[in-house]
Amino acid sequence: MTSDLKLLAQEVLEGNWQDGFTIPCKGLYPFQWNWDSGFIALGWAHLDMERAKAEFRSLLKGQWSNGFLPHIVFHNEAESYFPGPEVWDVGRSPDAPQARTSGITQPPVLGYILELLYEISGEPLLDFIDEIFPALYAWHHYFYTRRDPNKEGLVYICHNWEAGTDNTPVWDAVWEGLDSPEYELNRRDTQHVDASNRPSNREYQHYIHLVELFKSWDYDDVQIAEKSPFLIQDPLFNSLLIRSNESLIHLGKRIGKDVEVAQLQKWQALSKAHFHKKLFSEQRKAYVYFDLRANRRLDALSSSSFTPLLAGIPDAETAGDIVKTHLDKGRFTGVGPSYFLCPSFDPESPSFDPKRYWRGPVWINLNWLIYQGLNRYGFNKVAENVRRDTLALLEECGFYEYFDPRRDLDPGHFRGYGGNHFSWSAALYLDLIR
Ligand code: 2M8
Repeated sequence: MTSDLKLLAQEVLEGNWQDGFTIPCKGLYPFQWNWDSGFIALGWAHLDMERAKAEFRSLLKGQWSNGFLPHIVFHNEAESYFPGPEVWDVGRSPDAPQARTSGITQPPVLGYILELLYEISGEPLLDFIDEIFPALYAWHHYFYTRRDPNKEGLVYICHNWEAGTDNTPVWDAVWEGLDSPEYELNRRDTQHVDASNRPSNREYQHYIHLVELFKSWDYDDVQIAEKSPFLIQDPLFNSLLIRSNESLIHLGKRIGKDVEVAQLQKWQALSKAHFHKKLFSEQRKAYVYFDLRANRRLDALSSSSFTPLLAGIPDAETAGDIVKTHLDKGRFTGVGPSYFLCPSFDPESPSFDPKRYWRGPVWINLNWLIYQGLNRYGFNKVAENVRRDTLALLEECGFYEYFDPRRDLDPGHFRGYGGNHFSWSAALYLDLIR
């Protein structure tokens, strides 16, 4: 079984490989995406390191002059995705590059992945690290200097697409207060996959409204920080930033980047001083979100709530409480109904929906991040449960985009949803079985 599936995983990556980068999924996502490329590069690293390097190099062609790294680079032409480059119109920003890109970013996983490539490849990768390091450092510099208005080491995201967890119910409270125009939408996603498993049209109108606002401000970060109705400190995004800082510090020391390492260490200390205090909910026993615009906590639980383990944020006792409450025969494994780890949203919430995108289904990339975080703290048994559930879903369904977490499904009900032959599901499978 494993060897058949391994072959299939390789075929998925080969099939989605373009000239120098890998698309997440044919039709549905026909360009290069930022954090997808990180996970995909790790998959390639197990097959062909040159492709892993190409993945990074291609993405960096979209970097802006201020260090910002966009969430999509439109290297190629494709009509099958909305919103395309003409909607983003990033040429309005003086910082935009030659390449066509979107105007928002995504969770900064690349620094962490670069360190994992180094673990796989060793010394021969140092030249490549030397080549890539300045760009990744510039991206982190951008976050700490432009997106941390309170100087607390916790950067904001200004669009739900920046979170990666696009339509998590966490944002419902933000959308409630937003009177977005009822734009005519030219959605393509719903032509590729079942619309009932995707975000609603009303949600898309909010997404586009934010893009229109950023355009009207020429993507100026100062105006975005002052006026964007969506301004959130997200636990997943900040955990990846901190984990990637850690990697850049390790790698920077290897290649003699003393000045950059010293600066990264300062940012790291600042982030670590505030993260737990600001985002840990004693009542929930997990990390939650902070809405900077409305100056309130968004006290909802999602799979992102457990990712601070990856960044070494909680102390050992708190980490134990988190795991016991949620992941080890806890809330997210189900009490009564039973779930595959890890539902993307709180299964006990009325907003939980096991089929709809980021409102409940299991996602392979979040599982992989949680698995790494659990191992970091020595929760090897629970980590193994996450790995086992992840492999079980992939073996049962193949490389879908997301999966129904309910263990007891009606007979004949297929649990793989969204795009099939999905790149990061295949790439991370290759990492989990090695
Ligand atoms: C999904 O997001 C895109 C927008 O970025 C979309 O729905 O059109 C998310 O799952 C995101 O995390 C992912 O990077 C992207 C491509 O796989 O798809």
